[in-house]
Amino acid sequence: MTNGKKRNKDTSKTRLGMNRSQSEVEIISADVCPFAQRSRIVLLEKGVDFTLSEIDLKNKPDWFSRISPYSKVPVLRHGETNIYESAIINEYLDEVFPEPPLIPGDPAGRAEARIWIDFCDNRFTVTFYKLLLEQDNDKQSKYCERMLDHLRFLETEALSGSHGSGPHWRGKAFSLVDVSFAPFFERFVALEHYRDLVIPQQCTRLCAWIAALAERESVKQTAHSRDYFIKRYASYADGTAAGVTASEMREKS
Ligand SMILES: N[C@@H](CCC(=O)N[C@@H](CS)C(=O)NCC(=O)O)C(=O)O
Repeated sequence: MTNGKKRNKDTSKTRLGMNRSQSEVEIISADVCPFAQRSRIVLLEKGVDFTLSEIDLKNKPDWFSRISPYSKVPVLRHGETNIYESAIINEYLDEVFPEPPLIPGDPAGRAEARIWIDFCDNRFTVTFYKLLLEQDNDKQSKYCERMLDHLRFLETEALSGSHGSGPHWRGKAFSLVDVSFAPFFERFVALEHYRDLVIPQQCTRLCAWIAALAERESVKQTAHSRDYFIKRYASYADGTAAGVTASEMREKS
């Protein structure tokens, strides 16, 4: 497999025997980043041969600001095209590498998928970060309640109804909705460890979804241990994290 093979940016080589459009795919990532993990999962699901270039977010290389206006990973480089924002990267990948499709083909299904991706990005992940960053006990309780509401909303709205019996958001089919949530469910161990928040067992469909996502090969290939996340999120939990993401999340309501 060359999928996701790491290389040093300065030692890139032209690889032979590959479909042109595939050989030009590079994902600029950081190992800890859930958003970059999403795009890596999509590339693995699609079987695209790509180069994984990891950067240190505490010491970003000079060239990074030229391709990442928000100073964040992931960035996808595909030939001459640079794309940032994981949800947009993922839809781009789904269009350029259509098999297997990761978003429904009909407009209503696509809209529904985008509603849940938007919920993940603008509500779920924001609460995740705010709860981890918050140092005030009362506000932590408020964000804990908010996260529990999100989990119950997923249980009753996202995972019920027309999609059948799981295990994924769209039944048997794995989709960009699954991709969006998977890295954050994996990182829930940080909320459990630092904020005593556990996924309610009564949310049976949600628990089954989380278990199925953890077993997915593309998720496993990009996964880390519980200890890894506990260490890597310590600076969020003690409020000292000073990166762009931490600062932006503190500002959000
Ligand atoms: N909305 C962005 C979020 C990306 C993001 O926040 N990436 C983080 C790492 S997880 C980052 O690069 N932060 C830069 C920093 O903290 O300095 C996306 O979906 O791609």
